[in-house]
This record gives sequence, structure tokens and C-alpha cells, in this order.
Amino acid sequence: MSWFRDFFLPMQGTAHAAAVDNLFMFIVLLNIGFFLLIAGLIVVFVARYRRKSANDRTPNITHHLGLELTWSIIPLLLCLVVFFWGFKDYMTATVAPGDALEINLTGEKWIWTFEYPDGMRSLGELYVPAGKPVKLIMQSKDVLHSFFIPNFRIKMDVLPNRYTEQWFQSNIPGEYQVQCTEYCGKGHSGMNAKIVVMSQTQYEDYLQNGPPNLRTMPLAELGALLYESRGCSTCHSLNGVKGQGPTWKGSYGNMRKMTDGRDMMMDENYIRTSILQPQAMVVSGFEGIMPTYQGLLRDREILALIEFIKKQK
Ligand code: HEC
Ligand SMILES: [Cu+2]
Repeated sequence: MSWFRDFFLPMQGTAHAAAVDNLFMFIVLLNIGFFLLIAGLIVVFVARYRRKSANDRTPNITHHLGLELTWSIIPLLLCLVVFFWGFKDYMTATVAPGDALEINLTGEKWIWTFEYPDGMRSLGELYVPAGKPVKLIMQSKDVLHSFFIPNFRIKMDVLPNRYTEQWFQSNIPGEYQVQCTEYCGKGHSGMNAKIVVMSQTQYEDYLQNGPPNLRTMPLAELGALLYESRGCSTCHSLNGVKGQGPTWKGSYGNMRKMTDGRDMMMDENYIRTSILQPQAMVVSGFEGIMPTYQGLLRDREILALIEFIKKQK
């Protein structure tokens, strides 16, 4: 029967997907069976009990207890089978195992953002280890969205002002497509993401070194991306205007005064310390409000930001 299933259902990425398909196929086959039975009987009865002569009369039949019980009890039992089977799979699908890896997911027009337990974030791509349950804790920044992973046969609405959850465990490494299935405006059809299931070692490597596509990106380009995505742009301008923090325009290689009176040169080490321990040296004329990025930026990402700052002549 699997050719029949594969013909109209996407590939199964999880055990739960197989469970959903089994029940679905059971219902489909049940329907086909009853269709054939009922349509077949209609044809047989039409041929067999047609009016054969002018004085052929329908006998006066009122009821048949045995027949009526049969056609009530058998369908009832079949409905109960479908109900309990579905209920069992629904419970497994709803309650995540206690040791699940928890990922925070934010939907907004028209992008999905994933946040890992260590504070790292990724846009539109979720990297997870194979063979481990993953629980998504989801929320929306604006309107209603819905997070659908066809290969895993799970889907859940993503709401503003309330958290929703869903979980999966895939043992098959590979890439799986995600779609938003709640019409959320102009960019709705492009609101996709991908889930990359990888081996445990590849996953650890990912946590250390970041997504493969960013590893090969030139440093300055990566820096520009991080300047926006990590929020540096809200406090540091590139055009010389003083914001909440000093501008980066022409800052590299210059001397600056700290609130404690020291003079520091804006070089690689100074930038690195400013990012990881902003309170260690506060530039005079500014308040020490910069959040630390300790644990939020990987080594190569810090290098990328330094490279980007150097470029702001
Ligand atoms: C909430 C505002 C805010 C954000 C966000 C922020 N900074 Fe800062 N940053 C400051 C302030 C204020 C200072 C000056 C006070 C100090 O040195 O702590 C500063 C200082 C710095 C300095 C030293 C600059 C100089 O001219 O001496 C560097 C380098 C720096 N930030 C890098 C970053 C990077 C990289 C990011 C993003 C990953 C970032 N900052 C995000 C507020 C911010
Ligand atoms: Cu959406």
C-alpha cells in the first residue's frame, strides 16, 4: 500500500508522521470498502428486484431487526476504533517528552526566527539533532500565523499574546520545508523556513560555528548582516550621528576617553572587550547601557563585526 500513500502524501520525516498516515490510510481504505459495498449492492438490487411484469407488487416489508442491528453496530464499532486510534496519536503529538530540546520560535510578517537555549538566534532556518525530541515554544509578534511541517504531519497556530507549542523527533537527517498556513498578508506565500535535521556531531559543530552558509560568507558581509540582525544598528550609527552609543563612522584606530579617565585606542582587542564586557570600559559622554553579547556571538561573528567596523571610514 505504500506506493499508494507515497503517491499523494509527502515523505514521512518522523514516527508520528507514519502514525498519522496509518490512521489516514485506514480511513481511506474503509471508505473505499464501504463505497464498493454500497454501490455494488445498489447495482445488484436494481437488477434483481426490478419490476418484471405489470402486476409485480412490492411486498409489504416494515422492518428487519437483525439487519438494522448489523448496520448500526458495525459502523459504530468502526467509528470507535477511529476515535480511540486518533485520540492515542493525538495525545502523543500534543505532550512533548520531558527531555525535549526547547526552541523558542517567533513568527512575524514574514519571517520565522528561532532562538536556541544558549541564546543564539537563526532566521528562517532551524538546525536540530536527529534522534532527539524538539519542542517549539511559539509566539507571534503581529498577526496570526501557523507553523506547518508537512513531512512531520504537524501544524499549530502561532498567536500574538499567547504561547503555543508543538514537538517532533526526526531520526532521518535531511532538509524539511516549513510553511505558514494562515493567510497573514502580502508576503504570506513566501513565509517559509527550513528545518535541517543533522547528526549529533554536526549539531554541536553548528552550535559552535554557526550555520554552514554563513561560514563561507566574507567577514565584512557577515558583519553587516549581524549589525542589523543583532540590534547594533539601534544604538550605533554608520553616518557619524551620535545615538545611544558612539557612531562607528571613522572610529577605527582613533583614541577615546573612558569615564574612568583612561585613554583607549579603538583596535581589535578594544572592540572585542567592548562587545563582550561593555561595562569594563565605558566611553566618556555615554552611559553604560550596552548589553553584553557574551555567549550571543560566536568567535567568527565577533571578527566579522570588527571587520565591518574597520570598513566604516
Ligand atoms: C542598547 C544600545 C546598544 C546596543 C544594542 C549596542 N551597543 Fe555598543 N555601545 C553602546 C553604548 C552606550 C556604548 C558606549 C558606552 C560603552 O562603551 O559601554 C557602546 C560602545 C560600543 C563600542 C565601543 C565604541 C567606541 O566608540 O568606543 C563598541 C565597539 C560597540 N559598542 C559594539 C557594539 C556591537 C558590535 C553591538 C551589536 C552586536 C553593539 N555595540 C550593540 C550601546 C549599545
Ligand atoms: Cu504567516
